[in-house]
Formats: sequence, C-alpha cells, structure tokens
Amino acid sequence: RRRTDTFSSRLERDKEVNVQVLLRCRPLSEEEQKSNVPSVISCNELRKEVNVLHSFANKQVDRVFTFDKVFGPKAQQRSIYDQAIAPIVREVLEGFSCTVFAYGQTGTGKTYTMEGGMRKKGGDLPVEAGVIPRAVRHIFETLEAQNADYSMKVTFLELYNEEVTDLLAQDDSARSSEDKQKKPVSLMEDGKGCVVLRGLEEEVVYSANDIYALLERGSSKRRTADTLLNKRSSRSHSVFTITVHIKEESMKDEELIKCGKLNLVDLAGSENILRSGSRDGRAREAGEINKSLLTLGRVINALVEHSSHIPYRDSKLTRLLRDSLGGKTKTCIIATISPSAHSLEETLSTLDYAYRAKNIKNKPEANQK
Ligand code: ADP
Ligand code: ZZD
Repeated sequence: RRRTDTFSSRLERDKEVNVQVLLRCRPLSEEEQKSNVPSVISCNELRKEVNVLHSFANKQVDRVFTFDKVFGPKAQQRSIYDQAIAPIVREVLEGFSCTVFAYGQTGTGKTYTMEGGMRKKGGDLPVEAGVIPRAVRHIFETLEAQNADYSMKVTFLELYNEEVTDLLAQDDSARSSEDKQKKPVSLMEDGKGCVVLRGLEEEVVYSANDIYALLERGSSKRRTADTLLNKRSSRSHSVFTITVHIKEESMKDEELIKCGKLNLVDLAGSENILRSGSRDGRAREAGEINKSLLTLGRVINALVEHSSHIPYRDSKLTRLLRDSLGGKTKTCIIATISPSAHSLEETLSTLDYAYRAKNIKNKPEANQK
C-alpha cells in the first residue's frame, strides 16, 4: 500500500538525481615503480579533478576531468567507504534501493575496491577490507544500535558469458564436479515487469559473521570456476545484493515496513569492450562473452541521448540492473584507473565513459509497505 499522494510526497517522488560518479586511481605497483614506469595521472581531491598528462613522440595528451568525488593513489579503503559509500548505505536503511558499480580496466582495483583483501578470522575488519565487508558491518551496527526489528537476506551471483552462476549455492556432493558449477539460474519476469532470478539462493542472515561466512563460500566457489577457465574473473560480472526489511512504528500506530536494497557490482574488465569491437575471427566469441558489458554501454548512451528505445533487454546484466539505470534506484559508479603510462589509452576510455555516465538521471523512491 502506497502512502497518500500528498503534494509533498509527489514532489519528493518526482525528484530526479544524477548517477554519482567517482574516480579512484590506484598507486603504481612495486614492479611498476622498480621499472620506472612513468605516472600520467594526477588527482586533485579537493577540486574533484583528475589530470591526464603525457607527451610521447610527437603527441601530447593533457586532459582534465571532473567527477563527483576523486580519490588519488593514497586514498585508503576506509576513506572511500566513509566519504562515498556510507551515505548510500544510510539511504538503504531509509528504504531506498541503491547500486554501486565498479567499472574499469582489469588490474585497476575494481575487486580491491569492492571486496578488498585478506580476511583474518575473528576480530575486526582488516584495513584492506573493501566496500562489501564494510557495508555489511555498517548495516548490522546501525540496526543493532537502533534496536530495530528487521530481517535481512543476501544473494551473490556471477554473470559470465550470459550465464548466471549462484556463488552461494551449496555444493551437492552427489553430482559430478562439473555439474557443481552449473546449477541453472534463470531470469524471469514477474507480472509487474520486474526481473526475478529463478533458482538463485537467498540466504537469510542474522549477523555480520553469517555474511562473512557466505562471502567465504562465494569466493572459494568463484576461485574453483576461475581455475577451470583462465581469465574468467576479468570477463565476469559479480553482483552481491543485501535486502533488508525494517519494521517501523509510525505515529498513528499503523505499521510501516521499509525495504532497502543494496547491489554491489564488480563489472568485467572494460578492456573487453574495446577488444570485442575488433573484427578478427575471435571477435564473435569475445562479443558473446561481453554482451552484457557492451549492452551496458549502449544503455548508458541511449539514456544520455534520451533515445526513445533503451536496449535493456539485450543482455542479462542490463535486465538485472535495469532499475539502476534510469529507474528508481540510486546509483553510484566507481571508475578505477591505473596511473601508468602503459595504460593511457584504456584510462582515457574509462574516463570518457565515466564522465558520460554522470548525465544519467534516476528517480529514487523509498519502498514502504
Ligand atoms: P581489478 O579487479 O580491476 O582487475 P584488482 O582489484 O584485482 O583489479 O587489483 C589489481 C592489483 O592492484 C591487486 O593486487 C590489488 O591488490 C592492487 N590494488 C588495486 N587498487 C589498489 C589500491 N588502491 N591500493 C593498493 N593496491 C591496490
Ligand atoms: N577479494 C578477495 C576476497 C578475493 O578475490 O578472493 S576478500 C569480500 C567481499 C566479497 C567476497 C570476499 C571478500 C573477502 C574474503 C576473503 C577471504 C574469504 C572470505 C572473504 C573479504 C575481505 C575482507 C573482509 C571480509 C571479506
């Protein structure tokens, strides 16, 4: 049941907000430093600008891009979370749906940003913990501190070659090891035009530790799939979703349930788009593999150009995350880049892509029943 259509709530609902785009540049790796690879990026966090500067042969590149936030090579996982993600999680706890995408070339820090590294058993999160474990901790700490009446569930999936793998599905030892990877999950449409994932396990969780155990299960399952197929991880998208229902006692003892949702998406490496545009014999295969990434780019273009047709239906990723692109979900894109001169072309492509995505407008609406 929707609340009464008062003038103010209608205004509230029609408010358009732009997709937030932030930029993170990783530091030069030890090897890059040892071999004196030049850095071509400088970040001005205060001015929210990133400057690409490089001269070679007879060409010179000198471009400046402005984003909603810019994080330079020294930025810690904690400050990314506190400055950029914590406000989004607060919206989730108010009943909004929110999505965070990580976009960039392979090796620029998408997984480092979204997941982070090193999980030590017990104790607090490591300093390298990324967005996912920090969001999990933040959500539980907030709800516990409010003594809220809530329930929570999570899903964790991987999309590879237009096929969805459930990273939380329990291994069924009765089946062969090949079968284990393949518990089919299908995208279906419900009566209201929403996409539902049939066959995907939704795990109910009661504590942050419950979720960490699931992340462990998910990442070990992903590693198995990874060794079976080289480079899979750079070509696959992973989507971790937390859904929380929070019971609210409103003033006139009618019950209100806020339903918040947070999608955390680690996209396939963006270099795959450039490559799949090539005409050689393997292009078709590459095109298949990256259909979702290609379609994401086309959807963004169509939205920015206000086209009459937005090709959401052309890939699984865009069907799944349709509401995050021009819909009622609040969306943030974290574009990741490398400072190395060797990545110049890819970096410019990422910056152009991310800059364009700033023009997408969504109409966030809280979900209350
Ligand atoms: P991607 O997911 O984009 O392919 P990764 O997250 O795997 O990239 O990062 C590539 C390597 O760079 C990893 O070894 C990771 O630990 C390191 N790295 C990435 N970003 C940072 C950062 N901001 N600070 C320190 N190390 C980083
Ligand atoms: N990035 C690591 C996982 C990897 O690629 O394997 S780090 C965080 C979010 C989603 C999945 C895993 C994790 C990760 C982790 C590591 C090892 C075992 C379980 C989970 C993690 C890192 C820091 C804090 C909590 C979880």
